[in-house]
Amino acid sequence: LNQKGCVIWITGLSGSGKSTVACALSQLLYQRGKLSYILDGDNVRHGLNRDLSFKAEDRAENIRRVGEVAKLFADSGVICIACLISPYRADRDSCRAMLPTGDFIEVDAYYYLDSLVFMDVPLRVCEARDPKGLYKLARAGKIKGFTGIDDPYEPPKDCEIALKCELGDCASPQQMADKVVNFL
Ligand code: GGZ
Repeated sequence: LNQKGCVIWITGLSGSGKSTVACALSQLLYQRGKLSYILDGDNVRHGLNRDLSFKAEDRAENIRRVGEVAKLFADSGVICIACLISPYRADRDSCRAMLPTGDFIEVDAYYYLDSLVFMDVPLRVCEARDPKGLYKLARAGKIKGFTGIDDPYEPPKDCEIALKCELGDCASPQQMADKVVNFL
């Protein structure tokens, strides 16, 4: 395998475009002959993490498990793209701490790049998109503890890449994925 494993962690609100950028990124990497695997919070919650709710401690456990699995993928040489809301700074920090510290550090011939990508998309944009109608349900009080509505989201202060997007001013998923590849 002509590549080194690493973890790319994408954080952001529901509807900020994490999964879309992850797919575009995976395709770009494939075109360059690189093997990647996407761990998407929404999917993982149907299997491995189906026992977890959206309470703070369950979100922490969700992120911890995905972090551990992502590390296994990186160990095997795969570029693992994890996309989860991961709203709490402390949970993201403990994920980062699972990987060898520092960017581009060589560990037994592998280096891990633990890079945090922040989908810097304001709530009003995510809510206007509302692809699954979840914000509408949250506003109506039919979903409790929805991130951004009645549950917190702590934006990162230490991300390697921020992908900004505003109403009517948003790069395409491919352009965003390009930015990540350039960074890599
Ligand atoms: C946030 C929720 C909630 C609540 C269901 N809060 O945009 P989606 O719909 O398809 O993806 C979201 C997904 C969030 O799962 P994560 O594992 O990424 O969350 S976390 O990192 O915080 O553990 C959303 C849907 O589940 N969803 N209820 N209350 N998002």
